[in-house]
Order: sequence, then C-alpha cells, then structure tokens
Amino acid sequence: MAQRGLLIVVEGCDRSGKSTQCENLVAQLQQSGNNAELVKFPDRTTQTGKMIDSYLQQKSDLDDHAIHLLFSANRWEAMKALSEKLNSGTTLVVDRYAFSGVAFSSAKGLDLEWCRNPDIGLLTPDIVLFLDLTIDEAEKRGGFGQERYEKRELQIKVRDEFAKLQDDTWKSVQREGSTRHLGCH
Ligand code: FDM
Ligand code: MG
Repeated sequence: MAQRGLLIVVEGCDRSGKSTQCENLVAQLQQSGNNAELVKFPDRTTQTGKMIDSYLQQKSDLDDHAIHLLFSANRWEAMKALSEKLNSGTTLVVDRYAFSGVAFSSAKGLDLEWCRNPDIGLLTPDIVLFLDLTIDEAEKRGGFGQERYEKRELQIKVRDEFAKLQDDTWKSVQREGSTRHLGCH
C-alpha cells in the first residue's frame, strides 16, 4: 500500500500570500517526486460553494450561523475524496480550512466554541502553516478586494481570532512586516 500523503493546511488573513505560497509548495513537492495536489476552501464549484460565493459577493444575505454551517458543509462534502487521495499517497496542500471558518465567524461575533463544533471529525491536518502579516502590511499589497469580508476592521479581528486557535501543529511563518508593534495592526 502507498505511504499516506500529508495534509498540509495553509491559513492566514486575506493578502497574506496563501494562494501563491500554496502553488509554490505544490510545485516544489511535485518537482521533488511527490504526488501533490492543491485544494481550496471554500470550493465555490459545488452547490454549497455556489451559495457561499453568492454570499461573499454580497449578492445574497444569510444569517451568520447559517453561512458558518454552509462553510463547514462545504468541507464535509469533500472529506471522502480527500481521504482517498491521502490514503493513495497524495499530499494535499489546502488553502484555508476549518480554522478560517472559526476565525471569520468568531470575528463577526459568534461564540468560538459554537463555531468549532460543526467541523469536529474532519480530517486532522499534519501541519498548519500560518502566514502572518500585519493588516497594515496586507493593505499595502494593493488593498483588499470587494468581497464581504475584505475590510480592514474585520481582518484585524480575524487575525486576533487566528491567534487563539494556534496549537503545536501550527507553524507561524512571519511574512514581511508581521512583527507586532504598539499602535499598529
Ligand atoms: N471563509 C473561508 C470563511 O468565512 N469561513 C470558512 O470556513 C472559509 C474556508 O471566505 F474571506 C472566508 C474567508 C474569506 C472568504 O475565501 C473566501 P478566499 O480564500 O478569499 O476565497
Ligand atoms: Mg479572499
């Protein structure tokens, strides 16, 4: 039987460079002879993903709890396929996972423990790479986009919520300008 692949999760605020680093990592893994694939959450192509996409683009409105559960469902529906890939030896590099789910919803004011519950039982990552960047620095990278959560005040809160979720499977990668300074977010 093939050796199980690794589940590598990459997290961070918007503009922290997750997508680029995920692509680089997949390319590096492949070049060194590993089977590796990129996975992204939310997966906007599925039924739940389309509802999430419409919500993020502010084309539809949903209760905060309901959208939280949709993000979780969007992960659950992918678990069987992902698990099969891991078992057949493919390493998965995942751009956002349940930690984004908890960080964003709790930043909006939902109870952190309530937010964790729907994701209990998902595949556990082998490592979580947290790309840390101050929100000031993130904004300098061409500003945030037009989607619902791409706003400075919310991003500051999200970064603080992410900090609460770190455990020993996390490796925090300090991006340029990410050291915390007084009076600076
Ligand atoms: N997001 C992402 C959540 O609020 N909950 C989740 O569970 C996930 C996976 O969706 F603002 C938010 C984070 C971000 C938005 O993500 C879309 P991308 O990576 O920017 O497409
Ligand atoms: Mg985004």
